Amino acid sequence: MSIRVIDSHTEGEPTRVIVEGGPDLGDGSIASQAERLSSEFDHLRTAVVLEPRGSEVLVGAVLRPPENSASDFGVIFFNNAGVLGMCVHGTIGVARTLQHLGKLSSRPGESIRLDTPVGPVTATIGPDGSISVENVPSWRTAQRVPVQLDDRLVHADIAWGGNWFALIDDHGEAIEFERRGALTELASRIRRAMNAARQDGTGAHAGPIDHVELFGPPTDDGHGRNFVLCPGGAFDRSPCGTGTSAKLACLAADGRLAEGAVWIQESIIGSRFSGSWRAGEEPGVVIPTISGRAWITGESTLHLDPDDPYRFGIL
Ligand code: PYC
Repeated sequence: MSIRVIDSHTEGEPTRVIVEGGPDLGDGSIASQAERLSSEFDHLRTAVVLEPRGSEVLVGAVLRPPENSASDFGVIFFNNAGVLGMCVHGTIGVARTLQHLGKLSSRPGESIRLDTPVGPVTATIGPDGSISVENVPSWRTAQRVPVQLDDRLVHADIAWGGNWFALIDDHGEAIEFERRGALTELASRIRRAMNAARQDGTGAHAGPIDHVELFGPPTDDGHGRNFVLCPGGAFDRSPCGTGTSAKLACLAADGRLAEGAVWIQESIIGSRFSGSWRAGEEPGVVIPTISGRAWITGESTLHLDPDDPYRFGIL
């Protein structure tokens, strides 16, 4: 069995798009196809993103026919832990891949609409070649939730930006690449504590927190730097577009960023997304737009040899 893929990176974070030989997920909504990917084709998810072909950092994407008549494609993102609701860096990577395949023009203003399991998003080519994603509606559900750890008390906002985020400012750590090990450990402890509180009924949030976002001051002329722990334990090399969307929802709710004003979010490696928001239909809900750049890094055919004990990845 072979699967043809195109690899790219968006501000440092990789995306692998399946362009041939992907799973037959049938018809139905993109959300139901995402469930089918998990329940019936998980071995293909792991084959594509796990070692020895992939790594814990890689986000995979499978293109599907659109669910809505106004859309061009459907897309389902996945990583080492499972299927993702949305992925902004991945959407920028998919748009860059479609340009590479000649399915999306590079003319500024050209756009493409993609159905995801959590709603439609639109990617638009910018005048400088960057790609902007108008993301799904985003909002904050809880503010300054106390999270007691062994060695410190932190406070988390909880917000949806296409995935669920806990956003923390008062963690007391420097957001520096050299400290990525300590940041991973701290963010993992915060996520464990929040999800344990949820299970014993004392949590501030009904569903699992999948990503943890630690903030610090920018090093450049941006507005903030983040460290984002993803569901499978890797940290996002990009500034995390769904996380930046969650941040914009919090800034808007706090009256700290006006509608249309630009927020520059730096990642732990120093790469950047710029983001802004417009008001959504419900009070407190924003529609974020996140912009960044992506580059093609490879095109290959993955071979799944029936004799290879690790053809479905190292689990
Ligand atoms: O950019 O939304 C994002 C993202 C989610 C996980 C990794 N990147």
